[in-house]
Amino acid sequence: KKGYVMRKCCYEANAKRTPFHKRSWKMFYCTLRDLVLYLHKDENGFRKNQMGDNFHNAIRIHHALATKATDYTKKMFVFRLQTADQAEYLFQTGDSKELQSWIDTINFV
Ligand code: I3P
Repeated sequence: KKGYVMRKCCYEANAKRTPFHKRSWKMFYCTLRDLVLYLHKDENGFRKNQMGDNFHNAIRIHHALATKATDYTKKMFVFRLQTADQAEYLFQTGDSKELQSWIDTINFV
C-alpha cells in the first residue's frame, strides 16, 4: 500500500516524548513494504533511495498497532500507530475509506 499522508510524532522509542520542535505535522509519501513503513518526500523517494538516507524515516510495524485516533479532534481521518518499541505517531489520511484501509493494512499484514 502507498499514498500521501500527514504524520506527527508524539513519542519516540521507549515512550520518550517527542520534543516540541519535532512535533509538527509533515507530509510524506508512505510505502508499506515487508513490514516496514517507508516515509519519503514524494513518490520518487522510494525508488531513488531504497537503501539510502531515509533509514530514520522507516517505521517497523511488526507487532505495531494502528487504531482510529478518536481522542484527537483537531483533524479528521487520523489514526494512531503504536510500535513494538513504544514509539507513537499520528497519521492523517484523506478520507474515511483511506483511514480504514491504512489501519487494516498495518494491522493485518
Ligand atoms: C507543534 C505544531 C503541531 C502541534 C504541536 C506543536 O509545534 O504546532 O501542529 O500539534 O503541539 O508542538 P512546532 O510546529 O513548533 O513543532 P497539533 O497540531 O496536534 O496541535 P503539541 O506539542 O501539543 O503536540
